Amino acid sequence: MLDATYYDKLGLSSIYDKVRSGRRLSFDDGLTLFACPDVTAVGALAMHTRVRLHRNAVFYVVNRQINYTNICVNGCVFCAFRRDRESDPGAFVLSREDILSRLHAADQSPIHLDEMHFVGGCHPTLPLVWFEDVFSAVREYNPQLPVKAFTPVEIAHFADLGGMSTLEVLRRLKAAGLVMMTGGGAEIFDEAVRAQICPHKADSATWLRISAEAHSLGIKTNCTMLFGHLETYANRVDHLCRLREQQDESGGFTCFIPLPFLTKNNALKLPKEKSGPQCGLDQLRTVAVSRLMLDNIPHIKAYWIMMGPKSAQTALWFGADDLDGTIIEEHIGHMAGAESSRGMTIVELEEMIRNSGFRPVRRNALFESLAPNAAEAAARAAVEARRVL
Ligand code: V47
Repeated sequence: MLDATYYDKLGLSSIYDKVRSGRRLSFDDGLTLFACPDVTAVGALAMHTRVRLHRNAVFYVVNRQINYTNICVNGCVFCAFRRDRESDPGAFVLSREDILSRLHAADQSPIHLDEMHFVGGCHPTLPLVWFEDVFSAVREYNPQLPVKAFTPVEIAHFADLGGMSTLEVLRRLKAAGLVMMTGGGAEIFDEAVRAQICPHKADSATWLRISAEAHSLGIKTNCTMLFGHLETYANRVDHLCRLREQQDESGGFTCFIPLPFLTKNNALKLPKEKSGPQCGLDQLRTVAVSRLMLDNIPHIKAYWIMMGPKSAQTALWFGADDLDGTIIEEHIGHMAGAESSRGMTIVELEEMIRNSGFRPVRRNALFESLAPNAAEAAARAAVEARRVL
């Protein structure tokens, strides 16, 4: 499938050799891949790596997102979801009962959740103990249901609010049932760009340090990169290299999610060349370069909510092996102009994967594959747990 002569003509023969023999790509290789005129050649290299790692599997998860609040102290310029204070139009905070009734409704439908994904703003006063209480209630209701929540940014925020260390916050959340952290808040690590798009958020070194702390406690985490705004290709490659170095040290990143910037309803003004139809190809190239650079992170997610289902399907041929999940409710992308639906059924996700030429594999929050029988057993256990309560 990969023609050496063609890669030679493109000036990619050394990258071609490294990819074929599973050797690490350099920072400069990353830049070369971004500059290559043939995006399909870059995609084919990423496909080679993706097939070596996962053959023809594409993973998905039966999950529900809960956005518990959009009130946030960070004031990130790019964010359409955030509200600065409770009195702002559209600001919301869910109560404990709101959260539990959403969980009950999702879990009593035939889909049977394998992941509860909490994501929201850094609320100025909601303390850690409020979330501990919610997680305990979730666990009481369904002890089998993995809770995935928070990014290093929220962990830093809880530490500031409560006057404790970030390690202490992580220990307490683990005890309350947190099994996995989400990958958000990484945005772009370059300090100069970060100062323009999210100056008040935890800085890059803090984001990486807290990820490492989570890994040291056995909490797996994901990682993201927000791209397509003010950053350069060098900033993207630098971001990927910093994640790769961190992963060499702490080893707990499970999945990388490249998040294409959605431009509606926010204050960030983009230069003209950053908008327009070419952005679709840029998304696919970024997925491919991520797969090739991040040789120590097992999974690459094409998040269908932000990419849209069509680009996400195509991204499966450019190195991605995961689509995330059923979602059910989503606000961050949709408030910024995402045109995808807010949720998908299992049948739709599996059809999307099969129609793209791949084999669907249902997984849980920790990326453990659920064989069809195990998925059924998980559903039965959840029903049984409810009967006991
Ligand atoms: O941190 C905010 C991004 C993230 C916009 O870990 C935007 O499995 C695009 O991290 N355009 C939150 N992106 C979502 C997130 C996530 C989603 C799904 C799965 C996982 C996972 C993580 O969304 C934020 C920020 O980077 N974001 N605004 C926007 N306008």
